[in-house]
Amino acid sequence: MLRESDRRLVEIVPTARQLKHQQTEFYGFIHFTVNTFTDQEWGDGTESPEVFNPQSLDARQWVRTARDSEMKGLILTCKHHDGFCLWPSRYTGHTVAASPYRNGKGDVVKELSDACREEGLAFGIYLSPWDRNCPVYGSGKEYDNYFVNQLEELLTGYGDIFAVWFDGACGEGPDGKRQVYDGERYYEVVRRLQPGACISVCGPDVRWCENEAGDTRASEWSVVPARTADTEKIAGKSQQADETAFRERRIQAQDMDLGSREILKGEEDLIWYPAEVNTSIRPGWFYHSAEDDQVKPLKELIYIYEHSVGGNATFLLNIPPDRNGMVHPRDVRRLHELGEYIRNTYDKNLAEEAEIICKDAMEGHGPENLTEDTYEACLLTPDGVTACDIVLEWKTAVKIRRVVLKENLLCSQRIESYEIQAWRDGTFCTVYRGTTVGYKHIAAVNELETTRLRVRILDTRVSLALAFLGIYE
Ligand code: FUL
Repeated sequence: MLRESDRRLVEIVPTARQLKHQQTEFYGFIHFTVNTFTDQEWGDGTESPEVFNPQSLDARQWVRTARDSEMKGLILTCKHHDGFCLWPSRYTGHTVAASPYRNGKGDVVKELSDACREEGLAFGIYLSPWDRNCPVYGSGKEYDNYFVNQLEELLTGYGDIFAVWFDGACGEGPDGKRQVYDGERYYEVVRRLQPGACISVCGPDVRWCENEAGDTRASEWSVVPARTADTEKIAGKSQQADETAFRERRIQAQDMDLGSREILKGEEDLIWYPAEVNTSIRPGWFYHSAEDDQVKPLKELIYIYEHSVGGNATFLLNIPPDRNGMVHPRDVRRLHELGEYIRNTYDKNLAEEAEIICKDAMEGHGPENLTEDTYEACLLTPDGVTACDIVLEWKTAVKIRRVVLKENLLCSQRIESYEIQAWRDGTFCTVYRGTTVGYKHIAAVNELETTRLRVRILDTRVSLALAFLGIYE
């Protein structure tokens, strides 16, 4: 049934940079600074640069480890809250240049951005707006000038940047310094110097998933009210104090639904604002030897991967290098296992061997397009056909564990609900009930064996624009 009110919802689509970012799917965070050497999570800005001395830093090892896990990019904490710069900034003495690292001649931002480029990974920067070392933090314009100068150094000196991550965290408390960030000015600088980069978290392009534990929403919408991107509110929900409890907190119940028809009703201003799920492979964001035996189990990482990348979000997984400047062997092993799982599971699409039927498809946009993973060839239904069946038939029974659906985001996000059914004893039995799809949904079904599968689209906004269907053992 066509709902007229859905028409304005499907007008909202991603920008080219948002789409590219979403297609990056899975990428890593590198938390590394003086904290690595002082065993802290939040430095207070009084740390001596002398402590920063990784003896065998090898950015290529970080990149190879990331690539082996199937990550497609890395974001580096160029400056965390402690204010120490991993590049020799001209605007402060509190940098690698004052450290013993490579006798003060080092530049970690350069080493990592070069390594990423050489190995084919995207490179992104994290620059903490909250700076506990900078004497003019809290001064208003003067601090903004300092921040923008550093931003310009990073955006002009290190090649293409795919993401600029502005953290909302601030632990100043009610009696601390108060700096009102000139966000619009920062965004203008990013747009001008790196028009392809997405501005994440406290920014207009990529939405923080509102927790650091790897929790995901069952129904993740990318079309949300414009007020969702209010940076003051995002900052308010971000970390306000250095505490483990915050890192373990999950998404709050009242924040679970951001984009259902019910929520969007009466909202005048809508935006495309896709989610990013960020968490660390260990309890902390920075490396602590005491956490060597707390590397997340493979099962948990797979779960988060399949519910983020496979839940209409991107996945940003932190892999903190140790004091030597290397990703620890335990993390390396776990990341290799994760990469192997992803490669093995999503290697062979069984839909390619099936006959696929959909009676409601528009001419020239039939189900044969579904095995081509591109937006040029899709399954489309006419406006008003908001429910349809896609049936797959195999000559001999196949084993199935995962079903992957992808919408054509150039037509917005449309699917509201669907079911997957398997042919069993002469009838179709429901094996999975799904809601949103968006960029990609990975449906984890209990392992089954069948000759027929039916994907029933039960409700979609205006019509169906399905780009891909994958069936995996
Ligand atoms: C938080 C920060 O306070 C943490 O230290 C970490 O950088 C995380 C990614 O974001 O807001």
